[in-house]
Amino acid sequence: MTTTKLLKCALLAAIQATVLLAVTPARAETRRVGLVVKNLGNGFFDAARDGGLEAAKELGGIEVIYTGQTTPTAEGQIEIISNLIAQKVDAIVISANDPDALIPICKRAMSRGITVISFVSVVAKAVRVFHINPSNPDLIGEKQIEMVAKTLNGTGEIAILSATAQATNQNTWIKVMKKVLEKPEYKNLKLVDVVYGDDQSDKSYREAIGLMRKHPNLKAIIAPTTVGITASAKAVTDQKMVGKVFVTGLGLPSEMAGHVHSGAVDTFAIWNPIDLGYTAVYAASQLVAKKATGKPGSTVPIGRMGTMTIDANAEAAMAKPFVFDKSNVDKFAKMF
Ligand code: RAM
Repeated sequence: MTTTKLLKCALLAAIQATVLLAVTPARAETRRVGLVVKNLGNGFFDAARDGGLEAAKELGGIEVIYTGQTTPTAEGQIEIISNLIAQKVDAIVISANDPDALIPICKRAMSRGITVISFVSVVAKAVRVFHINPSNPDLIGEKQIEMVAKTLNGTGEIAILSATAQATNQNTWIKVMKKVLEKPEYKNLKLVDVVYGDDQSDKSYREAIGLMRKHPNLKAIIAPTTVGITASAKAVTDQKMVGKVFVTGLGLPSEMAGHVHSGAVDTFAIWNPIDLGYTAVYAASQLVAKKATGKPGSTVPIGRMGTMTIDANAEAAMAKPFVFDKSNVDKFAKMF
């Protein structure tokens, strides 16, 4: 081979390495798992990817294709899944931007023998083997009301700044939050608005400012999204509203630590996204290797996380959401 050819090969290999996060050298028996996230550039999913790569490394013979678009839309995911089908991947692990719009494309994937599971944000039951909830949806919803009630001593106007209007995970949590607010102990908390920042920093930031302008008596913003909570805390800080409007919800300690110390955020919660990505890729690999069926009532081995039991609705839940505040945020900020 000439030097130019060698250089070309090296360059091509480098380009491919940025697209495919190959954990093991491509061999005939390597199984490929497409990890399709709501959107790229989202710290939560980047952490989940790291967990997925860890599982692949541990199992060996698994290649993770981490993919998504910058904006979280169902259309983008349809295109991505279509590409993965063309690449003949063995499994698709998806965090869906819409439960129903993805039915036909996931059906097509399944008809080609591709194993489909969802994590965090569900796809319709008919087109997945199972769904992995990061935690029990009721616990996630309840926790966010508990946190805001504690910070506000149970009184004041609150608003929710969510991700996209179609996001199944956020919509489920919002439904729970509204139900929990009906409890007598929360009678002095008044939900005045629900807005959508689409998991885009700039739109979330603008929506947070809009909330403060529209509701001068607003006391707290609950953002059940890592993108929304960071943007809201920044908006509160920039508008010099720290101490007047509190932000809570679901965030990453690494992104929230500064806001906790500034006082814009009193408490927030999340589960470990690394463990979640690890579990999702591990579980999908077990299905592909036929070491688990994933049927309701069965268990799936998930490596260092133990085993996961699939319930009658083809879902499984991981740990309780964990609460962070000034006392522990710095320790976890080093991890995710
Ligand atoms: C965002 C996404 C994701 C959600 C987390 C909490 O990154 O919307 O789906 O689970 O926040």
